[in-house]
Amino acid sequence: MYQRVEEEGLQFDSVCGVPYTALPIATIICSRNELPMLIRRKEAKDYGTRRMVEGSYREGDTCLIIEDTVTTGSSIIETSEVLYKEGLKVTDAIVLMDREQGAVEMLASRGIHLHPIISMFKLLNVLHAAQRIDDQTAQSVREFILGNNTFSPKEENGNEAPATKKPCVEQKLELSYADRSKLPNIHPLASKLLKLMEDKRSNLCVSADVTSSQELLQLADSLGPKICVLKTHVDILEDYTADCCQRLQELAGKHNFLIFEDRKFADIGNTVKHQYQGGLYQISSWSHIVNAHAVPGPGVVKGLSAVGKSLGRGCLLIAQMSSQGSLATGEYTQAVLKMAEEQSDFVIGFICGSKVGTRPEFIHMTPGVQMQAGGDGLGQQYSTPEEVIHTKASDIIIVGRGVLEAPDRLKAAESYRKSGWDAYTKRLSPSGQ
Ligand code: 5BU
Repeated sequence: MYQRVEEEGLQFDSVCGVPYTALPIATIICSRNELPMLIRRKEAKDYGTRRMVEGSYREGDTCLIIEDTVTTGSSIIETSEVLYKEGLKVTDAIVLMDREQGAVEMLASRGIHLHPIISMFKLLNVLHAAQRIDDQTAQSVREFILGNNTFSPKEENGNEAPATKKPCVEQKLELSYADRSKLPNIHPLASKLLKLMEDKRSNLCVSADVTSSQELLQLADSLGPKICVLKTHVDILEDYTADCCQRLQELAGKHNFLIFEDRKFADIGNTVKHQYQGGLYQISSWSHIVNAHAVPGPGVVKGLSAVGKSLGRGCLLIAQMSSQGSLATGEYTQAVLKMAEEQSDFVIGFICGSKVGTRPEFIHMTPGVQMQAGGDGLGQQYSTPEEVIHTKASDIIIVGRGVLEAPDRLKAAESYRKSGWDAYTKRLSPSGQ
């Protein structure tokens, strides 16, 4: 744990372990490295100074917090609040084990950067690979964690947050796109996307399903300022040339959006590698994001990653589809989440109907969006921007015909951008209004 402190170059004046389990850990760290240690009392003595923090400190000092495990982060918050009362600052906390049930986000919202040494999912993978736990146990723990990312006031070590703090700790926390872009374990491409969304105030991806290169480029140039992502189906262009994608990249740079080729790779790793890199379209050379079905198993992501990772590309896994009767539901969706967790160095999020994963590093993109709910007669099912972003807590709306078939595409794109953004700001506001 101390090695991590040094690697991160953390600046602090003293160290405090969260009582009680982390006290011996903090003691050893302080003793070995000759650091000043503070002890936070859980109850004031009924004699003597009645101080809640013991040790030598000055007002304005920064204190590093040490903890063994975190679930929601409420024990660290509780300790930091006692330290604040003494005039101390808390900017960082080191934890041995993050159970991935919301602590990173909860603490980030309070200005505390959590540095976990190991996470529950990594630990599960290690134990599972070493055959120390069976498939069923690993899966049931994963499901429990994914289904329990709430901000309960009770920590795993039994510490209850004080009664007065409960409403605050129980409150479901929403991180902004900007906050998420700064999370320590985020993929650089996801970080870039979240940042540009916040900068452009846009969670709109336009699906440019047109058949002529000129129209595609014209769309990209005119709608560029309104969108965060431009989604393409390059194989429907009737006049494709490499120059078209070169120019598309230039427009992505000019208007600060990402390109997402909706190729839906679904073959064995070796084949998708060729399909992604080579052939007529050479997708990996111009598309920032691609997507893949999980149905072939993890090899499909491995194959794509072998080509795209070094180029800084990212992949969305298709966890759910917008079409009626889709088979991507229930256990399949859960298995997709697991696959994403295991390859989060290349998977940046999901295509889904609603938020499916709990890790704020993952981006959720939802197709099948129009101003009015309904369908297209060929199985497509539409939800509204408000439903998708506010009710279903997805991050990005993907809109094709809602914009393309409008009499004024620019005006339509602006109204989808505004609806999507308003739904997001409503979701972020504490009252959800
Ligand atoms: P629409 O015109 O807004 O219906 O277009 C939706 C686009 O999103 C279209 O390019 C589809 O290929 C794409 N899509 C989808 O509609 N549903 C899905 O589940 C997935 C992609 Br994956």
